[in-house]
Amino acid sequence: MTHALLVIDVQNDFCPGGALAVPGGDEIVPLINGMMERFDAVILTQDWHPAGHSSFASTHAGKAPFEMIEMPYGPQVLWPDHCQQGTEGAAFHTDLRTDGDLILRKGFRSHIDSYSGFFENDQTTPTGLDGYLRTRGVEQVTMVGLATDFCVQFSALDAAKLGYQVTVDTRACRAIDMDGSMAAAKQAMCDAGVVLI
Ligand code: VGL
Ligand code: ZN
Repeated sequence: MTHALLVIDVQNDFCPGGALAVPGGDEIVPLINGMMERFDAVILTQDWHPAGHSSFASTHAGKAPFEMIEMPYGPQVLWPDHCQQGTEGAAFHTDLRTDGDLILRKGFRSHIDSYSGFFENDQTTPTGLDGYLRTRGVEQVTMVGLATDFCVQFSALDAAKLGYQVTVDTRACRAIDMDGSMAAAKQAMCDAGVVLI
């Protein structure tokens, strides 16, 4: 069975010192590098926002990071400006191996966020990743990266929905964990049949 490793958003802005730092985000880099050769395919995702992206608190007058707003597609957390296209913050962690098969960028549309590597946050606009994996014969995916309770979780739930066998290797993930989001993510992934290790 063709088994892909999906490396989610291991970028400077999600590592200590970055704009939306995930605690311990850099600790997973050596682990992920070591995992890469065990898979038939390696795909990296890259959060890739234009300036003034609608997920940035700074885009909305009177809003602060980590507040919620209502978007046409549902509730959206507002974030500090992060992973702006072409910036150092959007670059992969310098020690991360980036010699994988595909780098998939997401979140590049101004008016919609994209946590998942498969669908944007309206849960209908596809990124094309499903087509890529299917045409390569991938049936099983293992996910690692940042952040467990946002982009990793959304990617894992979509992959399960699309019929892949999904594993999240939590040893090589780190979470933002705001307002119990990590516990909720764990529950949702288990309920969807995602294997957590
Ligand atoms: C992410 C918040 C905003 C993530 C991306 O990679 O988990 N979280 N953009
Ligand atoms: Zn983002």
